[in-house]
Amino acid sequence: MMRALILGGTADANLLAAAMPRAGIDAVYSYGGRTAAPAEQPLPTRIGGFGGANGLADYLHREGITHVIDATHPFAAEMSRNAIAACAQTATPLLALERAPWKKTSGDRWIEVADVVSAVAALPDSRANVFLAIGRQHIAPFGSRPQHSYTLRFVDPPEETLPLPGADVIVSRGPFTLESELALMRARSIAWIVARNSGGGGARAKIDAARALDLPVIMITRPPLPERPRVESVSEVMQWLGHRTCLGA
Ligand code: 3Y8
Ligand code: NAP
Repeated sequence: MMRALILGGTADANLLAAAMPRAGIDAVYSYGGRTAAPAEQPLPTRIGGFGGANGLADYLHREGITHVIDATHPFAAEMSRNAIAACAQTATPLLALERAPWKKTSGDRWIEVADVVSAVAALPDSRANVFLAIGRQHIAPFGSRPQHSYTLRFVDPPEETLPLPGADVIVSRGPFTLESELALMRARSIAWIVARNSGGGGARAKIDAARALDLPVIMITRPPLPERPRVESVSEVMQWLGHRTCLGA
């Protein structure tokens, strides 16, 4: 009897979750517990870590999971690595649902960097209005460049004082629109944007807005992951699970 585990937390995972009841597939949705009020899913949902790769392997065994779909964010590298290890350990079929990275197109002024520390180093020396659209977990390194005026965007309000005195926090969970991103950047005279190459549609509006305003984007490229089977669409996942879905699902 098929029972699927969706490692979620992204727009693509939400689309996949919606397809499961329609296909009559028994599935569980899993959040890491990063946000205060994650989106509701039409599936039984668990929240929080498994306790490393071994904890996930135990979970797969205990819960009779027959298929794992890793639909986490491309920067959720530890979760993805644990899924590869746990599925190998338990011989559980694993498939990643992962959107392609954004590609630089003409008019994009990208400075591509490998990590947050390199992103900090890529900022100009002279004071500038900088939009950090990379969430809350990787803000501290920007403290070494206090001369800038930072606008941050979090999913939830910050609990403790920020490692960036004077930074302005926008609380919004996305997905975002081109109009709202243009308005934000104009209202705050943003001169630099720092982003992660998340891919997908949920966060690409800021990249399109930067191009429209001819602003430089410091683009953090994705962390490398070990090889694993990977698709970019829900219908390919459903086919992998042996279910034909209506076209375009
Ligand atoms: C908890 C689930 C939907 C899904 C929304 C997508 C779209 C918005 C792009 C910006 C960039 C950022 C951040 C972002 C994106 C979607 C999608 C996507 C980036 C939620 C969610 C969870 C998280 C975790 C959160 C991180 C943070 C990252 C904000 C839910 C809303 C910046 C990543 O406060 C924290 O600790 C937040 C942590 C990991 C990165 C970070 O380091 O701070 N996502 N995001 C998931 C869990 O607990 O398992 O709350 O409902 C999901 C979404 N995040 O349509 O509803 O691409 O899927 N999320 C980045 O790209 O850099 C926002 O602001 O422009
Ligand atoms: P991460 O650094 O790769 O994972 C750290 C630990 O968090 C994992 O080892 C695991 O703990 C737990 N975890 C992560 N995702 C989980 C999930 N879906 N279900 C159960 N446990 C999970 O992960 P992250 O970057 O913090 O991302 C956390 C969540 O936010 C994921 O669902 C991801 O899809 C979503 N998200 C992340 C980003 C981003 O920029 N990183 C953007 C959008 C959405 P144990 O080791 O204890 O099992």
